[in-house]
Amino acid sequence: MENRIVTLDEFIIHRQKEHPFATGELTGLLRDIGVAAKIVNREVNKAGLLNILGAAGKENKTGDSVQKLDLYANEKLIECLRNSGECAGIASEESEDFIPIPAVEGKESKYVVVVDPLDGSSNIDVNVSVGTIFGIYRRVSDPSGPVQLEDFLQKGTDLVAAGYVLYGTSTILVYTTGRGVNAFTLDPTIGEFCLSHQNIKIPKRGNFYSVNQGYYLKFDVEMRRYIDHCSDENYGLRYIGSMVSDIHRILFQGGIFLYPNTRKYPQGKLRLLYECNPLAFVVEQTGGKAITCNLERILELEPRELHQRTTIAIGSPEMVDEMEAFVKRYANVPAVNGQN
Ligand code: AHM
Ligand code: MG
Repeated sequence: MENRIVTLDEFIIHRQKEHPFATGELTGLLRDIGVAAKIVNREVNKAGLLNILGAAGKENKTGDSVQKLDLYANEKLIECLRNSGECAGIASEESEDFIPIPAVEGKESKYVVVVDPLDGSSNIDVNVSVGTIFGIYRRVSDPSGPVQLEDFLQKGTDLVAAGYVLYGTSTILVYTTGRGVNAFTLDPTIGEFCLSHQNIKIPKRGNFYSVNQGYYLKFDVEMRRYIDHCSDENYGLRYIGSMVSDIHRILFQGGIFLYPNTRKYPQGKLRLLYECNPLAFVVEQTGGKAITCNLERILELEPRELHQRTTIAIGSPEMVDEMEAFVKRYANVPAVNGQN
């Protein structure tokens, strides 16, 4: 595209024209997500001014405490997608079950959306970055009826599009439809997401690792050995407590993000559908890798339930390979005197 400001809407439409058989539905859906992101952004920005801060006093399906803004973001996303007619159903980290959306004016949609409306919500009341993560699948059930669970329990390799919005020092929307990754920064003066980073490529390695080091003693021996290695190599430790923010930094500066299994979360903490798959799709599209701590490719995991958790190691390809080598080397080393 020529050297001038390109808005998210223009970019999406331009891309659609490259597909002669496209119906415009996916285009519409991506634009709806852009609109929802602007609404959530407005609320995140004024969160300190309004009495919207603090926990709403409920727990979500997976037992984490829910902040008010989570509920707001969830509502707004559902509302935007419900009214547009481009989406047949939504599964959200904040809702126990998936939400079928009836056809609008007889228009049947062939897409469903998975979303983590506000990732890293414990950061909200201290003014630290949070994000929205989304994934889009083509539904597999009969489009003339309501969506089914099977429409959401698809592997990450079946994602049609995925991305995230980071509400940080500036607000940025990053997405892929499987043909590279582009980023759009919100220009608040015109209220538009403008193309700011084209065809992002992750550095092959970086100088940072990202893990909740506080859980070090709860990790398996191979993860502890790998973390020791990161420290030996003088990698800097960066951990924001919002996966979107950590991944965003890694996309541009290189590095690795880890959330291994702990005693509290034997399967890992992060959700396959709402967090790991969409971010793995984005990271792989930039040339990175995403695997579990058992060395399976995240995008090939078979989802069995909506709120399934997984372990994850994601980021620069050479660093994920290095972590893999540590797992292979230390995973089956027997404990010596009860220690390892
Ligand atoms: P959330 O979606 O409930 O906010 O939780 C997800 C977040 C990730 O963004 C972050 O990396 C991780 O949970 C932090 O967990 P912990 O505090 O256990 O390190
Ligand atoms: Mg989350």
